[in-house]
Amino acid sequence: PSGTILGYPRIGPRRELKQAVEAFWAGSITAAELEQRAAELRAATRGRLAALGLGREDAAIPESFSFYDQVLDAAVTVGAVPSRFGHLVAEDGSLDLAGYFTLARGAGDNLPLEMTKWFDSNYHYLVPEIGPETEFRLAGDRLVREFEEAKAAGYLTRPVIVGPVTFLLLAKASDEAPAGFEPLSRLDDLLPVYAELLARLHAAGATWVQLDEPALVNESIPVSRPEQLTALAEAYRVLGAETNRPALFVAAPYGALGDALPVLAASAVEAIGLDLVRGTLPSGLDPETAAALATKTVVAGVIDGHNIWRGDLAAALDVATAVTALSPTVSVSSSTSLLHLPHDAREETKLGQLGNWLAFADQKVGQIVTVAEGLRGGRAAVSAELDAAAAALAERLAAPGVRDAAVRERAAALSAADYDRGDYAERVAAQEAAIDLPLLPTTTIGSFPQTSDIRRARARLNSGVLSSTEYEALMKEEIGRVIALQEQIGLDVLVHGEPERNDMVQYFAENLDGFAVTEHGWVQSYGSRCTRPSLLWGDVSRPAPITLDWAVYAQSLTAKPVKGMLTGPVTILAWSFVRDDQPLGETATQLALALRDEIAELEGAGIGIIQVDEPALRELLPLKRADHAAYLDWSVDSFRLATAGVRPETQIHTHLCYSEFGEVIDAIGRLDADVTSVEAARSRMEIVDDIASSGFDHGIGPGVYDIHSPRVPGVAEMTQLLERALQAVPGRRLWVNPDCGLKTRGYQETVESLQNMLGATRAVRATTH
Ligand code: THG
Ligand code: ZN
Repeated sequence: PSGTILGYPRIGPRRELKQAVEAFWAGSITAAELEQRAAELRAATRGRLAALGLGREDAAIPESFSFYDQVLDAAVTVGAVPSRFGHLVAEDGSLDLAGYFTLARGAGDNLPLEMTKWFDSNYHYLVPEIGPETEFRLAGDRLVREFEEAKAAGYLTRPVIVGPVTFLLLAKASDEAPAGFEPLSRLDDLLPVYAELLARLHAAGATWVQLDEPALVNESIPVSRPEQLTALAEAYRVLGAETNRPALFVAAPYGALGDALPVLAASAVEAIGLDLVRGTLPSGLDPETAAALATKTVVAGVIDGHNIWRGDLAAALDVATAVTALSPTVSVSSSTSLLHLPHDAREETKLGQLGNWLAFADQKVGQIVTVAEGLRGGRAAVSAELDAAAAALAERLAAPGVRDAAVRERAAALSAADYDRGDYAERVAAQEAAIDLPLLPTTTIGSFPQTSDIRRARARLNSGVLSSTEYEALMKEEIGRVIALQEQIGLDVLVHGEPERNDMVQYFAENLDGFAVTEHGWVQSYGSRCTRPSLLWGDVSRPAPITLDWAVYAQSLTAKPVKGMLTGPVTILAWSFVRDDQPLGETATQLALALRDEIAELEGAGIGIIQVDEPALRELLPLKRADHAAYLDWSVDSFRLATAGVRPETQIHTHLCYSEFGEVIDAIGRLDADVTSVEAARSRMEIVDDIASSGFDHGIGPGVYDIHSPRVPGVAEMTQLLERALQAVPGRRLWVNPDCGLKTRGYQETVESLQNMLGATRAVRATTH
């Protein structure tokens, strides 16, 4: 028995990949230099993983690098390039690096591939577009070259690729596809390409390949389960029957395989990976499945790839030991790729005692090696490591601040009235009287571009070069500029632009008790973009007002309403590493109470519109349907608890960063926000129909342009989108805004886009009554 991981962070301990990729985009390094830096990073990763105890020569080290995204990699490997990017494809079907990034980032009028959340993680992948016209062929050999690169350096690694079933289940129909087209219908055409890739890897000397099939654990995939299982059986029948191939390891992270396990067990694959953190040990297997499974390697995902806690190592060893009842051949692994974790907790030197409770990617690898040793040599062989982990866990659970009596008493005393704002119609009347707004009010989501000057000022504050007074003065200057700019553009509801916030979650974490923040704990969010999730370790309370002074200052500069801007409890939870010693709902209540106090103070200071962003409401939705209702209850309750203390004339806004509401659409209604802004431009306003048909009858701001790309949308384009929205939503409930915050954009494109947005609004106002 040995240890492995399903994947490792690609960004680099100091975000080396981000820097290299962005330098390439900026034209300051060549493709060859980017390749060189990526190769150095891969080499460092292999060296690190071997030093941490993964085998150099037994395919224990995954080859899981990507320049941008592993789903995009699979798409370009099999030649699935949407026709609008056809001109980028070479004769042999391949794309160069610039072309690859163009699919991810778009160019001119060619929109990039859509981006969406990867299972229940905070990673985002690019959605492949598949139609009857997609010509599958082995168009990329990067995976083979990376294996060869490793081999030349003395490592026999295990190439990782998204499996064919998951690839098609995550894909959407291409623009050319007829209505009702299902990407999965192309499975038979796709499999020969995977077979060819396997043959190439085999010829290069690969002994194992990892095919990730997490779509099988997700109940939200719109293809029927029987069709999914038939496809799974077919895929691994075909690939299994190939003779020139490495051994196949099918990994199913992010949940339990359920009825897909018998299908995989009956196939010819040599290893099956089970997520034993989110899922549980399979039990009650039918005799054929049990017998078949016993002939395979079971890769036991017992170490949590999602959270940063050192946790209960002895319990992980117990689970791994229990897995030996399924098969004599067990490999110890992470439950998911370690992509979701920062590199190394030892880099965090300012966390004190908390540092001892943590395990980032490198520490998780160490834990896996320990559990594997324990499985091989017995518990006694690793008792020192198990005892140290147990001591750290005990220390954490008993540490001051983990349980705060005042916080707990307040939560226990809540009653139904604390969650209820009262009649919506009465609120509308009160708000119309209190806030002077035109038809189709225009606003932005909250943040304005974070210029390098702003970032530099924050860096100088953190390094002590600037005093906090000097820093505050600079931020106030910035707020003044942002307010003046919005008045010039003609926006109706202004924002202060959030220059003082490094991140919409970290900023609150830094100002609330119960949180810690890291120095180097970066995690890839999408492409080159990273976040540094905060560590929520104790009971949450608010020692002092957080946003009040900034909001009041901004409002003092203008007669137009300035929105107070807060991040909601669910989003703060979703984008932090959360404590695992109490239900999330309890932590959400604590956060909601802290925000409720902040909102009361904003209202008291004359801020009449307060936005509480919950972009992550849908992100935290459990993958299993059975868990949805309970999640939606506590998440909606936490928003209501945070916002229900205000007067009827105070207008509560919220913002959700996505357009596929599906299972959460009723919950969005239950939030009872007066105005909700959502993403809509990339899906061409289709969302407004769903909203209208769900019975949602509050204010709605479907984004009229996509802020994820630097492209400036024209007036005509946005006019059309607004007219489209007006077919489903009455004018008096429609707001006009971009899809999301403007933080990652530059000023020039922001100003042009907002000017055009106002142009479109004026055009539509002129024809609407
Ligand atoms: N904050 C946090 N988590 C998030 C988001 C966020 N998760 C989901 C979603 N937003 C992801 N989107 C982004 C968008 C932009 C960036 C990261 C994630 C980004 N990051 C900067 C970068 O990588 O250059 C670093 C930001 C910084 O310097 O603090 O731009 O908004 N917590
Ligand atoms: Zn958003």
